[in-house]
Amino acid sequence: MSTSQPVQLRTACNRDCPDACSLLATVQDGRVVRLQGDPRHPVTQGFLCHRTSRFLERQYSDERITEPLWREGDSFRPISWDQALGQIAAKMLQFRSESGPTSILYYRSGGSLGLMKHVTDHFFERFGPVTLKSGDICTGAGDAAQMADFGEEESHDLFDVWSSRSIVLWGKNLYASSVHLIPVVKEARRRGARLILIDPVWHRTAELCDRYLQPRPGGDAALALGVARVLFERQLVDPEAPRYCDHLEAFRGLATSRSLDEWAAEADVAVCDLEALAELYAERPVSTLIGWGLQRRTRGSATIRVIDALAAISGNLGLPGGGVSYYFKRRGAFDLSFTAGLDAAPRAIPEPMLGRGMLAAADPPIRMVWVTAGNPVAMLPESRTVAEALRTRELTVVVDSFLTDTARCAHLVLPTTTLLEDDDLLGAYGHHWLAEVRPVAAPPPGVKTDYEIAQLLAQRVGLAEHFSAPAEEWKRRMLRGVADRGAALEDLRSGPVRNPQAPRILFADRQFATPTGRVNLIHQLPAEATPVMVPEPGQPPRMLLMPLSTEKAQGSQWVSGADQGLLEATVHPDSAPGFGDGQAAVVESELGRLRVRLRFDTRQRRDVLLVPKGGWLRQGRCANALIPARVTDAGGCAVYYDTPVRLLPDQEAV
Ligand SMILES: Nc1nc2c(c(=O)[nH]1)N[C@H]1C(S)=C(S)[C@@H](COP(=O)(O)OP(=O)(O)OC[C@H]3O[C@@H](n4cnc5c(=O)[nH]c(N)nc54)[C@H](O)[C@@H]3O)O[C@H]1N2
Ligand SMILES: Nc1nc2c(c(=O)[nH]1)N[C@H]1C(S)=C(S)[C@@H](COP(=O)(O)OP(=O)(O)OC[C@H]3O[C@@H](n4cnc5c(=O)[nH]c(N)nc54)[C@H](O)[C@@H]3O)O[C@H]1N2
Ligand code: SF4
Ligand SMILES: [Mo]
Repeated sequence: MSTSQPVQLRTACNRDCPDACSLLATVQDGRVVRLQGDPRHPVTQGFLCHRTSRFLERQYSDERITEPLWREGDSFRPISWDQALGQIAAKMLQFRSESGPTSILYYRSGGSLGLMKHVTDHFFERFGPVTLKSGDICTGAGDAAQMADFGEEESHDLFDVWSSRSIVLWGKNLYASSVHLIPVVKEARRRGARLILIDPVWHRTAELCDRYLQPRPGGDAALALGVARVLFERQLVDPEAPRYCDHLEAFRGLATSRSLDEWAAEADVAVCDLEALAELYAERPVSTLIGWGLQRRTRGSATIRVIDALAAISGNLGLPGGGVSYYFKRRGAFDLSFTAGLDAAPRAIPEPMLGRGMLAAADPPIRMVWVTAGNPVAMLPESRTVAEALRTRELTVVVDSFLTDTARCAHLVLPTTTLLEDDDLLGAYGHHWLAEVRPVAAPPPGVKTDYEIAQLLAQRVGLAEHFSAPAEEWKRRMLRGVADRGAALEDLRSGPVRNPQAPRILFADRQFATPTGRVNLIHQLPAEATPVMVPEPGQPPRMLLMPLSTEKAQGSQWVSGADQGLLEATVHPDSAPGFGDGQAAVVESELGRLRVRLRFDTRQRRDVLLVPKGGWLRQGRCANALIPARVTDAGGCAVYYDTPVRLLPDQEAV
């Protein structure tokens, strides 16, 4: 029986998603009964994605952890916060005095993108500094590319595409991972823009587009170089380019090092596709929106650099409706000077190699690990190595709301808040609006935010004074660079606020942030690239395993019921001779095997096998158990999509 009138409270979605939606929560008797997108927010536009529109099932799930748990063998028993924190503090002090703080590894991932998480980072920095991860399994290769090319990584205003003549979605699945971009590009199209998708995987985004190219996975560098070659040959390169580009002649040399036929063959597209794309790039302005998938490959960073170069030489930088947008500086508005991050760390383990790195670390070895806001066993390559490394430390602590694959490797699991209970600040990596996250529901008793946990630990290790401030004080501190420009906490509380520092057009003066002030064009490709899957006579077809975002999950956080049964693997029927649609089969890589249910799709290329990312190891659904840990050419991203696999009949699994 309800007793009180429902109220509507505003917060923001802290999930690892470009959209950072403004949420309206209807609360009755202390319980959130409805979640909606804020219609007043220019990007959220009143709707939510599938996974968060079903978040209340997760919020009120029986499987949530609400007390600290201590693992004994494979089972867990509850212990009090006081015991848990007492034990952790004692071990931290012991490890620090015996082996130095470097013997402790602090790992944080994208469970929440709230800026308050940097305060927890800061706690470990003050205590240590301790060992951290380096690189970034999500965007690292592309980040490094754009920094090398432009000396800066930012994007044009989201709505600037309304000035574009063409919009190139270079490897971007809007329906899975950027749903709030859909109305924006639809409007651009209504205003006359042409839309092009370049993606080896067919998905519904293709239906929004005027043109769809389906190159070989990892074929993008060849594709872009082929297009650049056409631009050079037809004198379509911007005559001003020599003024604002370094290495133009060397880039021309690279683009003309192969014939058009050769580039087309390498990219597995037609020569006429290269020509058509060149004509399109020559008709300015063209906005290139680069997705995050294509850089998770062997030479992912160089690939983004070639696309940057194509946008530069075609004269599409620095003008409205142009640009090459990959990442919006989500932290740009915030003053995070209280923490030095990686710069202070005495040691760092490359994130893709986390499992092997933990096992191999010496002088000192990693004795303790703190994992927060992440599920690295399910989400990092070589899942079994990550699990083994976590299980074999002297103390592994995992902070989460659920008993994930990673939590199951911990000695101690600490229960934490969900996005509806959090108190934080947000920027977005898909637009320039800022938001405050407000608790719209009280957490269950016994559940604490990451910051509260850090505060309680600080009291036990002699750092209390540094972490006594309430969250609100930290928020104000982080906003101090923009507070007097219309982005104070009060402004964020009253409605959507755009980062006052974010430009609408990047490099409008064609001055770049590189040492020379010019674009640093790539002029050499790394030798190693995505392996090409050519059919071998008499051999079962080989495909590249592509575990991609699904609308049914946020990373390894599935909407309820979607994580059951065999993992679905989508293939072209020609790549599964002897198998039937809907049949169970086994996917085998050099590292392991995974049982799947096949789904045939003739729109897919024959050299890919698609599975959703985020499956759990414990449920036999984890693609990362098949993927060897490897680092991209630059930027320390993980090579997630370059693992060859083949199909075996199901009975061979046992
Ligand atoms: N529903 C849902 N949304 C999510 C997430 C989720 O787990 N579920 N995850 C979030 C996270 S962590 C992130 S980082 C973001 C971005 O998450 P991502 O899933 O990385 O998003 P996309 O930018 O769409 O990049 C994926 C696209 O890249 C394409 N791609 C892969 N390889 C190549 C290639 O060689 N060439 C080309 N041209 N394309 C290629 C894939 O086919 C796919 O369509 O989304 C977030 N949004
Ligand atoms: N095979 C394959 N693997 C991939 C990818 C891929 O495309 N293919 N994509 C990669 C990418 S782009 C990314 S970003 C990573 C994502 O990897 P992770 O960031 O590890 O992803 P999640 O599975 O979302 O795990 C987040 C965890 O944080 C918890 N959590 C939520 N909010 C909070 C909080 O406030 N505090 C704490 N302490 N915990 C919280 C959630 O319950 C969840 O268990 O995965 C990568 N892994
Ligand atoms: S996950 Fe992304 S699209 Fe979904 S509600 Fe959150 S911010 Fe919006
Ligand atoms: Mo990501």
